[in-house]
Amino acid sequence: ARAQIGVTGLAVMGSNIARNFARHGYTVALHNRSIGKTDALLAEHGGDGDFVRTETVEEFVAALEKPRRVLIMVKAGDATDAVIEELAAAMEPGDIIIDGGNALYTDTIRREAAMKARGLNFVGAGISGGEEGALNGPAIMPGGPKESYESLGPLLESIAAQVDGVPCCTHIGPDGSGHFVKMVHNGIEYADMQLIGEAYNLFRDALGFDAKQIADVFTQWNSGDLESYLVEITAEVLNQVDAKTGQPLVDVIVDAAEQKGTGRWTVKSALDLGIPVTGIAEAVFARALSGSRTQRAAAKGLASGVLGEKPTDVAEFTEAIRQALYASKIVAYAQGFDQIAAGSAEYNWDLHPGDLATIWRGGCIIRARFLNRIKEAYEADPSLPSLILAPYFREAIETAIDSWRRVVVVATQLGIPVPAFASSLSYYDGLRAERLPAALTQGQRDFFGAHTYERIDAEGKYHTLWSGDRSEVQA
Ligand code: NBP
Repeated sequence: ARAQIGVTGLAVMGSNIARNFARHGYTVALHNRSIGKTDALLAEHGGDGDFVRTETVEEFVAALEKPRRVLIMVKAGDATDAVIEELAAAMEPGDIIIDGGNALYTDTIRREAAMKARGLNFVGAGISGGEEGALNGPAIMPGGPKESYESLGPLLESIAAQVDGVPCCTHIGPDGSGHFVKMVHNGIEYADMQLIGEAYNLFRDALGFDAKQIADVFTQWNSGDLESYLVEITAEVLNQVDAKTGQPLVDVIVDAAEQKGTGRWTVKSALDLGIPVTGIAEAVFARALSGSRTQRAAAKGLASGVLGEKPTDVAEFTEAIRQALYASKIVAYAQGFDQIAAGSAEYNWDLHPGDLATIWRGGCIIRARFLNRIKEAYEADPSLPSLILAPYFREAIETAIDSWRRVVVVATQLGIPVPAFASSLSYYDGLRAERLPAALTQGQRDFFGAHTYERIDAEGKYHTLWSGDRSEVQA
């Protein structure tokens, strides 16, 4: 037994991570359900480092030094359970099983408990960065028992992306916490992409820019506060010309967005936790609306009721869109971090938001200059009630607020959908409101369901005898 790490599941993600380990000097045992992928990896990239080819699970496990460390990179769901079961049967107490797939965190909680009962360490690790990240340095979010991180951490940290000499990998917390934060990361990614999409839509439909002009704006934005992987690739996608038609590629792609489910998971979890992640939810629903092709085709002739003219102050409006994007992005991240705090409290995970901002600075899809500001905000005050209240973000929104409102107003007047810009602004207005209409909601609830209400001027719960003499009683 000489391999320090084993990887099972050698599709695109698994094979790239195995190569990443090998390139960092580790001996890597390889396993895949069907031997074809193992042999293809060895044939094409065997030169990347020291690999051990294995065919059966028994051979695979026997190839590993103790405590054994096995990274599972198979399809999430039943396949993961099947592989865990096979491995667990062949492994010994103290060994470590890492699930690097996109597991639902509640599955990870269940699996960790089952493995613990058998003396095995189970680590649910969120891995972000796609194929390219897997090979050259992903962001890694490992949960599970703290002890297992002592043996596993150095390996994961060495293959992770590095920013300013800091690895984009840290122990997140117990059981499902790694997959939970990876899920919220993906939710934030949805919101970020939707906001960029709304900015693009405004350039196209309010300012009449073509794809190339919009690409130039995003390229320019990528050298400022908005610098990020998603803004960078937005410019690349917009610059791509379709070989077949000579048109910008974006103009020949069908405008129906698909999704694999992590955004939906984030919103479902947020609903259970009672956290308003409106930016993420709007992004998930906007994809769903785009995909409602039959309804959209039938709705094409509906009245637009456009009011007002398109903006003529192109430079100012461009800057206003940038401000609206930045402010809405702050809201989306603030909401995502609220969900993380709520998950942490619900499951007793003791998560550190500043650590997450630190490891998301590189490797992952939402990597951005902005995350340095989030890291600093949590360093200055680890118990910030909302990211929006950190001095830096508070000021950024103060600077952006007029532009943000103008963009939402202009979009609304022109009939251009901006669900995430508008709902982020409404969230902000709701958060800072002196008084919300929820008092009326409480009155209605008390009326039809005797659900009671609190008073602003006295302790306790009260009920009005709505169907009696309408006097108030203490509940
Ligand atoms: P896939 O998600 O396409 O899974 C393919 C792998 O699963 C193959 O190795 C396949 O073996 C194996 N597998 C299946 Br399917 N059923 C199995 C079973 N019952 N028993 C054993 N092995 C089984 O691969 P991927 O796109 O590389 O993703 C791997 C994991 O990483 C997934 O959980 C994914 O969600 C996650 N992830 C992906 C990305 C990304 O950008 N693609 C990013 C981050 C995380 P076979 O070769 O024998 O069919």
